Formats: sequence, C-alpha cells, structure tokens
Amino acid sequence: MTSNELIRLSEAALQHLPGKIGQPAYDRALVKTGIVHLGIGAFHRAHQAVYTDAVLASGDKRWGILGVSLRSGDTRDALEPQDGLYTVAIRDGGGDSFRVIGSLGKVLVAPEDPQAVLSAMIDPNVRIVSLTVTEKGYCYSPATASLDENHPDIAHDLAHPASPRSAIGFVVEALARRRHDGTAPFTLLSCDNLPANGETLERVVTRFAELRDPGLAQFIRDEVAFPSTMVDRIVPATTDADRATVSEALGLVDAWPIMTEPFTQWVVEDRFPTGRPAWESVGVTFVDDVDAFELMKLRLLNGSHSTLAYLGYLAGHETVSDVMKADGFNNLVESMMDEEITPTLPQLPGFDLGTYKAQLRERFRNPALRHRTWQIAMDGSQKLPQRLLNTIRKRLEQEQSFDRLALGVAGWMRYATGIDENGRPIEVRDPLAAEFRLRTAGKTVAADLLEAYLGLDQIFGEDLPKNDRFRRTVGQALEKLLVLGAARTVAELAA
Ligand code: CS2
Repeated sequence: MTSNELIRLSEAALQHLPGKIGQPAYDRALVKTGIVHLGIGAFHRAHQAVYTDAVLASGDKRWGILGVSLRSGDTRDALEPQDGLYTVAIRDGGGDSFRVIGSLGKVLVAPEDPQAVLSAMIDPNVRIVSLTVTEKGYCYSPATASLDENHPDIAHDLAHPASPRSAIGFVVEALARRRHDGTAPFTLLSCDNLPANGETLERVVTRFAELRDPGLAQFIRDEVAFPSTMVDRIVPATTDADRATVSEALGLVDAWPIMTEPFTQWVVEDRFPTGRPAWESVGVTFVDDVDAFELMKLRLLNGSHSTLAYLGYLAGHETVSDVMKADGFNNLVESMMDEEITPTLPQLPGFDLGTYKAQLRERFRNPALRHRTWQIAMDGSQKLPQRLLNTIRKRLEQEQSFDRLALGVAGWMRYATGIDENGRPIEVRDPLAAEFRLRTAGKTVAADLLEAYLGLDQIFGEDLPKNDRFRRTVGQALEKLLVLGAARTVAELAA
C-alpha cells in the first residue's frame, strides 16, 4: 500500500496499529491539562512529552500538555487532525522502534490568538509552564545572559503587555493575571540548553516585569519557582523520507513524527511549590543543584557538537556520523574532551565521566540518525558562549592550552562568512547573519576576519577581545583553516 491509501493516525485509528507499535495505555479523554508548553518543537515532543506520557500511563491524569507554537501553525495543522498523537521513532544501527505518544492535547498558535494562549496559562489546573524556545527565544544578550531591552519583541511586549509576542511577554502577562485573580502562580521550567537555565529565565522574566511594574517583579521573586534542568536527547529534523518510514511501519499516515536516538536524560531541580508529575518514577533524576550536570553536558556534548558541525560542514560532510568517520575528527573531539574540557568541569562525585564521554562519541557515530551538520550550525551567535567560550575562559584562567576549542571557534568564524571552501554560498541561519555578512564582506585575511568578529561584544563579551592569548590562539587556528581547509587542518592535528 502507498501512503496515499493509508488512513491518518488519530484517536479512532489507534485500534488499527500493529501490536509491536507502542501506544497510550490510558484513556486520553480523562486527561486534564496541567502543563502549558511554550515552543512545541521536535525536541519537546521527543523528550519531556515522552516522560509525561509515561506518567499519564501510570495513572495520574492531571498532567496533560497543551502546546503553544510561538511562530508558525505547522505543528498545529499537522497534529490537529491526529488528535495530538504522533510517533517517536527510536533509531540506531540495529533498526527502528516506534511509540505513539498521547500526552499532547491541543496546540495553540500564539500569533493567531494570543488571548487563547493567555487563557490557557491562567487556568488554575495548570501548575507548570515549560519552555523549549531555543537560545534566541530568551531575548537576551548571549554574552551576559541579561534581557535585551532593545529586542523588537520585548519592546513590543512592553508597549502592549496584554497581547504579547515573546515567550517572556506571555509568561509575565499570565503571571500578572494569575496574581490579579488570586490564583497561585505556575512553576516555570526552562528546558533549553543554557547554563543555569532556570536562573537565566528568572533573570529575564523579573527584569521584564520590573520594566512593567516593580510590584509584579517583587511578586515573581517571592512566589515563582524557576528550577533549572539539564535536558539531553539528540533529535534531528524530520524529513519526508522519515515520514514515509514511519507511516509504513504504522500502516497509518503520521504527518508529524519525530526521529531520535535511544539515549535520553533529564536532570531537574526539585522545586515545584504547586506540584509536579512523578517524573522520578519514569527515569527523571531530581537533584538539589543541576549546575554541574548542565556544565558537563553543555561543554562536552554541545561544545563537541558545534565544533564537529562547523569544521565538518566546511570539510564537506552532511551528517555528524559522516564527520566522525573522517580523518582526525574522532581524535579531535576525544582530545578536546579529555585534555581541554574535562579539567574545567566541577566535580560530580560518583559519576563516571570516562564512560559518559565514550558514550557521547558513540552517540555521535549513530549511523541511523542522519543529524545534519547544518542543523547544529544554526544560531551560532547564541550557542558559542556557553558551548565553547566559557570553557576557554576557564582554560585562560587556569593558564592552560585550548587549541582545539579555539579551532571550534575559528570554524564558526569561517562558516559564518557565508562562503564555503569551494566558493559556494552557505545558508547561515542566525539572528546576527546580516551583521556577519556586513562585517566580513571582502575580508580574506585571518587577522581582519578575527577583528571583524571580535567587535561583537554580545558574543565575545568585553574580556576576550582584549585577551592576547585568546586573540593569538583563535587567529592562528583561523589562519590554518583559511590556508589548509578544515579537512587537512583536522587531519594534521591528529597526525
Ligand atoms: C545540538 C543540540 O542542534 C544543536 O545545537 O547540539 O540540539 C543537541 O542535539 C542536544 O542538545 C542534545 O541533547
């Protein structure tokens, strides 16, 4: 049968699923909305929604998720005819396994109807508002992690607080309305890859509230919890070929499946004054302080990922697993992790870092995932500080070498010029892409390019551009990339 002849995945169609496909083992009609999630992208649906699905299956029906898209209607359009159901396909070299997830109910599209989103957020049954809005969704300066008060969405939301555009504007308006109604506030749960993501969210939210009304800011400081989290699962963008694979396995059409890896991890600070799902019973780790886990993951996984993405893309590789097979790259990440990143990490007593790092490289090698270097390369301006630059700061402080981390940064600089090693254009997706083009236009010499980028203090801060060792080390790496190209630079490093 071709997918044209198949019926669509939906509540009514679940009975047709083959026995080997996992499906919600609970009555979805009894589920109440307890969580509003802002940024209902692939990552959330492969991660938090899967843990929550398991909690619903264990019998506690208070934690259904209402999803909010802050931009386009694509997810809502695909999932509405499916009653919010979608498939998670888990892939590794050994084949795929499939599970239909039922924790997501309705999806709202914020720009179409901001009032509907606010109504959902002030429902007293909603105890948690979680976020995966990516780094740029926090509307902050990446170098300082403080609110960017000149951001156009922030300026809009301060001028029109009752009809917001940004996640921050929605959160603050909803908290203001709950306060007015005498409803206890929700807990705010950031699930993005930022250092101290809860504190960062708290900082931008309270600053925004302060600009609206100091009394509201004080209320938020006193009453709202912002637990930090470390989230981890690799989730590549779904392709048409993936959709076809899933529909064939299900015998039903799923327009919005997710492809992911077997590994999944969620470490959360246990501060939920108005309650939370028993996520600990389905594999989530609760701790008092998540910082050490978060730094470990951001620096080792995401730092290596970005380095592999920029250098790998320049060397002509489409996916991370291709990069890992190319000459010198495995060696590059292994020595970067062991020699340059590990000594910057806080102690995690009882945690086997050696196994963790070996497992990371194994995950990067997963041949079935096809995680594109271009996807990871997106939004470098928002990612570089926490993934590479803070690690380098620590190395500078320790007076230790950081040649490999510097090569990652230089790879980003080379990539962000928007021209690849064969003179072809690169589609650089980044909020600062236009700025990069302007600054680097016509520059082909390493020293000039370095200068052009170091003027971006929202990425490099005030300190790094003034640091001679930083300038020298990154400048030399960039020079090598320009002369030898990425493939030879990495191969020679390993030789
Ligand atoms: C990746 C992350 O796209 C990226 O920047 O580094 O999305 C990465 O796959 C996840 O953080 C893994 O947990």
